[in-house]
Amino acid sequence: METGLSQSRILSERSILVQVRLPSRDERDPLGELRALADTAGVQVVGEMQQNLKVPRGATYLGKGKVEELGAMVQALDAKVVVFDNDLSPSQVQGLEEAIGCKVLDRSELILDIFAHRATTRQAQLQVEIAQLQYTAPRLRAMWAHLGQVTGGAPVGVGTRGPGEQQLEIDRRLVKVRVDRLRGELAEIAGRKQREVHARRTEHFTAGLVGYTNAGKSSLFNALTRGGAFANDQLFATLGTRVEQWNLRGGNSCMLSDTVGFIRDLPHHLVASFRSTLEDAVHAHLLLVVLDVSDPRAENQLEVVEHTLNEIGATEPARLLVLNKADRLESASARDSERVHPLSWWLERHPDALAVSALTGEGLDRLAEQVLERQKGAVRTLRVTVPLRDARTVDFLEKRCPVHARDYLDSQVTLTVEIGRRQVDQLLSRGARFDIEGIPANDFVRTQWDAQPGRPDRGVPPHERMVGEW
Ligand SMILES: Nc1nc2c(ncn2[C@@H]2O[C@H](COP(=O)(O)OP(=O)(O)OP(=O)(O)O)[C@@H](O)[C@H]2O)c(=O)[nH]1
Ligand SMILES: [Mg+2]
Repeated sequence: METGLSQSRILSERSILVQVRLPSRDERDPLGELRALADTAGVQVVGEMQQNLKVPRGATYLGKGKVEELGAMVQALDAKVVVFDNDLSPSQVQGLEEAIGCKVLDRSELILDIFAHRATTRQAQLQVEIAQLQYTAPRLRAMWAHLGQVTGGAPVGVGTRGPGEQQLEIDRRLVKVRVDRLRGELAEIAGRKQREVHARRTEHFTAGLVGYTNAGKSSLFNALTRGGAFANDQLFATLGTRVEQWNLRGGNSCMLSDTVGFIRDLPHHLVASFRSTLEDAVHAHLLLVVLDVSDPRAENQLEVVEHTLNEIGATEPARLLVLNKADRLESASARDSERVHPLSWWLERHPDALAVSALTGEGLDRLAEQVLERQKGAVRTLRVTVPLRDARTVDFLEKRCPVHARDYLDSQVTLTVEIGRRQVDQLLSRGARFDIEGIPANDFVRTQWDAQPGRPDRGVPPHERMVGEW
C-alpha cells in the first residue's frame, strides 16, 4: 500500500511562536521546547508572543487585544504561519485564521508534521498516517471552508502536508476506510513484532532505554552496545526501535533497546498508534529511564515520562533512573557554588539513581553493574546438578555464574555456583531440567527459595546476597 505521507521537504517558512501561559503550567524555560520543535520542523522563527491567561478565551484562545497585536505582528514581520504552543480546537484555529489572516497550527500538528517527515520505517509511517488522519478528520470541515480564504487556495508548507489536505474531496467516511486499511496492515507488523519481542524476552534479559526526547537515549545505546543508532541534537531523532546486545560483565549480556522519545502533551492518537514501536519497552524486564539532568525542565520531563509509561501500560518492568549528561553539570557547579548541586538534589530524591555521561563514559560501568545485579535477582551459592548431555545449561552455568566446585558422577555434573534467582527462571523457561540441592529446580524454587514473607528462609546459605528485584 502506498503511504499517504508526503515526503516533501519542509519549507523554511517565516513563523511566529505563540504561547498562552495558564496558571496550571509551571515551566522554567517556557518557549524553549516550542523553539526546539520549530527548529526540528525546519521553520524559520521570526517572532514570539506570550500571554498569561486564567482560562483560554473561547473563539480565538487569545484575548481580543492580543489577537489584534498578533495580526499586526504577522503583517509587520511578513509571517506565513503562527504556531501555538497550546492545543487548539478546530473552531479556534478557524477563528484565529480569520482574525489574523494567516495559517495557524498548534503544537500537536507541529509534532505530527515532524513525525511525518522523520518516519522512515513502514511501521512508523503507518502509525503517523493513522494519527494524522485521526487528528485531521474532526477538522476537515473547518479546514476546507477556510483554507481557500487563508492561502488563496495554494497550500503552504508546514501543516498542510496532512493526508486530508492532499485530497480535498476526502470525507470522513473515506478517512475511516483508509484508517481501517492502515490499521490492518499495522496489525500484521505489530503481530510479528510482538512475537519477536516475546521470543527475545524468553531467551534474554531485556532492558529498554526510555525517556524524554533528546535525553541522550541513542547516545547511551551507542556507548553501551556496538551502536548504530542515530543520535542528534534534535527532537525525535529516533522514531523506530533498535535492539542490540549489551555485554555486561563475566560473560553476561542483555538485550538493550532504544526507541522513540516522549514529550509533554503528545497527541494521544500518536501515543496509541506508537504502542507497537514501544512494545520492547512495555515488555522489557527493566526500564532505564534516561533523564537529561542538565535541562532546566528535567523535573517536568520525568513526570511526563512516568505518566506516558503508565499510559502505554509499561507498569510491570522495574525502573532505574539514569541521570545523563552529568558532564554538563560540572561546569555549572563551578559557576554557582552556593546553590545545591543539581546532582545532589536528584540523588537525595532518588537515592537509587545513577549519574552518567554518554559523552565521556562516566558512570557506565556502574550502570552495567546495576543492570547485571537486577538481571541475576537474589544470588545464592547452591549445588546445581545437570545431565552432561545438556551442554547448553552446563555452558550457561560455567560462563555466567562463578563456579566454586565441580563433581562429576556418572553422566551428570554437580556444580557449586553463585546463581541468581532470575537466572534459574531463565534456564527453566528454556526448558532445561536440572536439580538444585538434590531436588528438581522447580520444586526447590517454590518450596525453598520463594519463602513466604516473614517466614524464616530455612536452608539458605548465610552468604546469600539480596539485590534489587525487577
Ligand atoms: N554533553 C552531553 N551531551 C550528550 C550526552 N548524551 C547525549 N548528548 C547529546 O544530546 C543530544 C541528543 O542525544 P540523542 O542520543 O540523540 O538523544 P535521544 O534521547 O536519543 O533523542 P530522541 O531520539 O530525539 O528522542 C545529542 O546532541 C547528543 O550528542 C551526554 O552525556 N553529555
Ligand atoms: Mg534517539
